[in-house]
Amino acid sequence: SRRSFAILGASATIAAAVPLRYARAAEFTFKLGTNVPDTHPLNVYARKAADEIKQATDGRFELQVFASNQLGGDTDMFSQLRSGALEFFALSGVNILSMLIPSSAIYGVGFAWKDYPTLWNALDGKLGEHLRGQINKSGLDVMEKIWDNGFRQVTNSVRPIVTPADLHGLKMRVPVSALWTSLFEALGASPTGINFAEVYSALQTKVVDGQENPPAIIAAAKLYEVQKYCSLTNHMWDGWWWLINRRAWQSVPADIRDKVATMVNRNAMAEREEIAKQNVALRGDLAAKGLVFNDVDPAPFRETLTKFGYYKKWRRNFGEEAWALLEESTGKLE
Ligand code: X2X
Repeated sequence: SRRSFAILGASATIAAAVPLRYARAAEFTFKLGTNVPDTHPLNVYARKAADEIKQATDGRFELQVFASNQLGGDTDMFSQLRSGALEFFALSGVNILSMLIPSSAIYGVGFAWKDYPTLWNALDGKLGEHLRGQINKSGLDVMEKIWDNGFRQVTNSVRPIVTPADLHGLKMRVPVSALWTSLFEALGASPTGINFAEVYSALQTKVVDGQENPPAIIAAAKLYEVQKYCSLTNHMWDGWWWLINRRAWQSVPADIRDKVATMVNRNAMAEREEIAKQNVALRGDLAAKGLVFNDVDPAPFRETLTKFGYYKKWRRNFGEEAWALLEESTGKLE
């Protein structure tokens, strides 16, 4: 049939494109699972890392990137990582990781960061070191550099969000995480925890009115097709830790591990730069696709959270040590 003919043709092309020196199978094949579409910079730069690792290890280590929840939703991929069925998993510290390690969510406290330089200083510095230590204690390994997801913006199909009152009664999808639910409850919305794999269809079928994510995700996942308004709340920042199954990692010789880590961390830095560029460029692109943007003054949102006791509650939950590390960078949060 035409179909099998096309498939034969494609595999012949792929075989011809493999350089001879890599023709033998790699000694170590690690899969990375991610929850965002193929075109997102997380996947683009993970693939760049894969190419560089192949070169640097003479094909001994192969990194395979499975984007877009191909291996399952976050909850599934996280169990696979812990069991060893998956070797690498890019996961937000504020997302389901915080069910295993409550303090991993701390950088996601609402309206905490004034800008990127402050944030990178903290996460590439003492706060990040503390968080990676907590991840290590839980039995997982993690790469040094956190990958940028971005400052999060609220989209919905009902009305622009200008003040906290505009969120009242709005059905909001949030990731599966106590910190996220608590933020949107404090602001008067009705949040529901849903894995990213189901977000597009939840918006399309109006199970929820809105969601919140950075511009790079709104674009890559085409959320503008099922949302009308984008309000620049910058209400929290999020990133992905490159998590590692420890048993699998220890089966790799130290010199190869070093090379892999170097390439992964180097590409994390490149990914951060690309996201920064997209943050600027995408407002125009997404507006051209019909998304209606508005700027937001964060002050009344932060006041509402304070009145509601949000900062007090999370300070208690995270504990004095971690909270002090956070406030060292962000300034007083109350
Ligand atoms: O689930 C989300 O919204 C996402 C993709 O941003 C995270 O990984 C937290």
